Amino acid sequence: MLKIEHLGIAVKNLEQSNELFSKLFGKKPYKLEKVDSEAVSTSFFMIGDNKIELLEATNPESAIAKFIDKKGEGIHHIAFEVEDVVMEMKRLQNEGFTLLSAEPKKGADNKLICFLHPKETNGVLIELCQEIK
Ligand code: CMX
Repeated sequence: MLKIEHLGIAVKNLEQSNELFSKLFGKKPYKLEKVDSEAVSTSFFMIGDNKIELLEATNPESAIAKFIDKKGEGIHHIAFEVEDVVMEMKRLQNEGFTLLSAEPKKGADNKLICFLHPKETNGVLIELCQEIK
């Protein structure tokens, strides 16, 4: 793994949270993006080298809706940048981690992504992401 690519925060209302985090950071999100395959609307902020993603569910079956129902708003996942997501998926599967998809998926902000089940990572949802070049 190369570095933390972003932290994902689950929110109930993206518009209100964009205002809140814009005040907090002193800048607006650089991107708003809807990802239908993940049933989320997202926004991205850059703070120095660090990226924060806000996620709102677009339907009640969304992973974000379920997470908020169970745990409330808050940090939802940590994403790590990897050079080659398929290679990293194979390596981690061989190490005994459970991948949440058999193939990488197209995620927000121009990434190929794969999640690991939080049960095997001390309750933290981990995302692998590779920049699409
Ligand atoms: N962090 C830590 N634990 C989490 C979690 C999270 N983000 N989401 C769910 N869990 C826990 C639940 O609390 C539950 O724990 P208990 O069994 O102790 O109650 C367990 O995982 C299973 O949860 P569940 O509600 O029974 O199952 P779900 O249907 O919610 O599935 C998960 C959970 C992680 C498999 C599912 O959310 C998933 O596949 N996530 C990956 C995809 C995703 O999160 N997409 C949204 C973001 C997309 C993006 O970044 O663009």
